[in-house]
Amino acid sequence: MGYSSFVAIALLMSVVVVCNGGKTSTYVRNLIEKPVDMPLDSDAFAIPPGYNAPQQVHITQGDLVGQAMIISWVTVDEPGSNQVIYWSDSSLQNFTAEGEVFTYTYYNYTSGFIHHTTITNLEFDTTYYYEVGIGNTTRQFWFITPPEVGLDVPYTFGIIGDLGQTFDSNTTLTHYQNSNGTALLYVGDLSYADDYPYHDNVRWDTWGRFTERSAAYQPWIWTAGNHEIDFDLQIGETQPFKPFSTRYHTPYEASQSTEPFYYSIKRGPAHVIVLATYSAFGYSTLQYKWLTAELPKVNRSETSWLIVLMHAPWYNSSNNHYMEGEPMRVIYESLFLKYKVDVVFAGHVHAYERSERVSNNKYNITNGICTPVEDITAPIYITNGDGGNLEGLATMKQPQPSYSAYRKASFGHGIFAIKNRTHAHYSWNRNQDGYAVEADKLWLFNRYWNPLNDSTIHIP
Ligand SMILES: *[C@@H]1O[C@H](CO)[C@@H](O)[C@H](O)[C@H]1NC(C)=O
Ligand SMILES: *[C@@H]1O[C@H](CO)[C@@H](O)[C@H](O)[C@H]1NC(C)=O
Ligand SMILES: *[C@@H]1O[C@H](CO)[C@@H](O)[C@H](O)[C@H]1NC(C)=O
Ligand SMILES: *[C@@H]1O[C@H](CO)[C@@H](O)[C@H](O)[C@H]1NC(C)=O
Ligand SMILES: *[C@@H]1O[C@H](CO)[C@@H](O)[C@H](O)[C@H]1NC(C)=O
Ligand SMILES: *[C@@H]1O[C@H](CO)[C@@H](O)[C@H](O)[C@H]1NC(C)=O
Ligand SMILES: *[C@@H]1O[C@H](CO)[C@@H](O)[C@H](O)[C@H]1NC(C)=O
Ligand SMILES: *[C@@H]1O[C@H](CO)[C@@H](O)[C@H](O)[C@H]1NC(C)=O
Ligand SMILES: *[C@@H]1O[C@H](CO)[C@@H](O)[C@H](O)[C@H]1NC(C)=O
Ligand SMILES: CC(=O)N[C@H]1CO[C@H](CO)[C@@H](O)[C@@H]1O
Ligand SMILES: [Fe+2]
Repeated sequence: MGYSSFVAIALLMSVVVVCNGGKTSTYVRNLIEKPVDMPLDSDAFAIPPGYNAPQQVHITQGDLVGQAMIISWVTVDEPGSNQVIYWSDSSLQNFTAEGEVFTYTYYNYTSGFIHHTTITNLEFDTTYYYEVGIGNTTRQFWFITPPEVGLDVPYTFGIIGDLGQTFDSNTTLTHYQNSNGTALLYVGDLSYADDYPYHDNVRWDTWGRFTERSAAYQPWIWTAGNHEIDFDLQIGETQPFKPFSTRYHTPYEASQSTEPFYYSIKRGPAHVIVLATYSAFGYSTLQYKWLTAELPKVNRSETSWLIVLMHAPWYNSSNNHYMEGEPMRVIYESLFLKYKVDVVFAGHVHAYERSERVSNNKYNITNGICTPVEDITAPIYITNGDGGNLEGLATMKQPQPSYSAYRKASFGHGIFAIKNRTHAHYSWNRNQDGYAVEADKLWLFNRYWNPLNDSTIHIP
């Protein structure tokens, strides 16, 4: 399927001429010890008490505009109820919704009962409370719906990628919880269970319990990474994305997608497009057809900001995974320019990096014109693969290429705070700094409403 055609394209691309652009810089890598996973009995993985108590509770947007939420949780003693009871401060009555329960096996692992229930017809900008585990041990959580889709509504997204479940991951999540992020753009690679023998899926459960303290209270918008593939011929596991897609649902049908790994949502002032690095993306594929149908639907008079999420970055200057993002860039970059994408968030490379506004659109595989050039019509590319997983930090290519505005191999998270149709503030918080400290920051000017050169605003 998609994955094998990706591999084929990647192999083809690996014979392509590699050029280096850019000026010299005195970049020194920040050396940190290799992170270790928190032990199974760690407090971050605590199992909630009580018979059949819901665990691993997480929510994600359930429709196109933010008036529905997919509520997901796992029970382990028996299937229990799929019901969610929910209410708002102003509602005089409780509502109920009924969902579905799923299980899967992976080698010799059998999952708990994975529930997904979509609650709909929510009011905008409202606090909702919800209860799961009906009939056995119940647990209550809450979330706030976004404002109605609109040009100038302020809204703050967080960005985390490649989180894993180390002590550093725990620090990243704590820092994020102390930010003003109200919905999280998750750029792929979740649990890293596949780094364990037989992809020990117990580590999918621990990741679900670890992230609940944020993901039960605000939607995490999912992007699939390579650690979600869980394809392993040697143990007979040949259904790609089985654990991920059973545990983490996305509202892909609301944007007429036919696959859960690429889709779009509107939230407040933003139209967010999620792309799938590990699904087929060539010209004749369903993903390409979906994207080329989706982009003309983006109405910048309704959602002023256009954000794209993907796992493997196009612009980065790491030694790790070099060229992996290239095949998709060759096919899709001109569309991003045409439709004035403001910013692209990716993960995969375990570091933080932010590009200048650049494009590399003249490159056509054979002409050798492969140095990215300044292009103020282009998006800014930000890599937030710095969540803190057990694989450790990436190393950077020297010298720093000119398209790279800022890079650092340190753990942390990003905050993208949209203020109005013309201005958004992006900042990067490192785990070794205080909660509100911004190691990198800049004002982004909207490419549709304010297409000025925002490079001058860069504060190193
Ligand atoms: C709604 O459900 C919650 C939790 O079960 C309960 O505490 C509350 O009394 C219910 N409210 C109404 C109006 O039934
Ligand atoms: C699965 O198999 C591995 C290797 O044989 C073993 O170490 C592990 O304990 C088994 N797990 C379960 C849940 O049976
Ligand atoms: C647990 O909940 C299920 C579904 O609501 C119910 O059928 C079952 O009787 C409950 N079990 C206990 C021990 O309360
Ligand atoms: C993880 O972080 C939370 C919140 O800061 C803290 O309470 C907990 O002790 C940490 N757990 C570990 C294993 O570091
Ligand atoms: C775009 O959105 C605006 C504001 O909601 C609306 O007036 C306009 O009709 C929309 N344009 C299209 C082509 O749908
Ligand atoms: C690539 O660009 C070169 C020079 O601009 C041109 O001669 C060649 O036909 C192009 N190749 C493709 C595949 O478009
Ligand atoms: C948009 O937000 C920026 C940054 O907060 C501010 O400087 C600017 O005045 C705002 N524009 C309008 C029209 O309010
Ligand atoms: C959250 O926003 C408030 C108000 O703008 C600001 O004072 C505070 O510093 C922000 N917190 C962080 C962690 O950035
Ligand atoms: C944009 O601003 C930067 C920083 O001042 C400057 O180096 C660059 O030449 C400007 N680009 C354009 C196209 O004006
Ligand atoms: C991992 C990855 O996507 N690497 C990319 C880093 O940036 C260069 C320059 O655009 C790309 O060629 C690589 O594909
Ligand atoms: Fe990755």
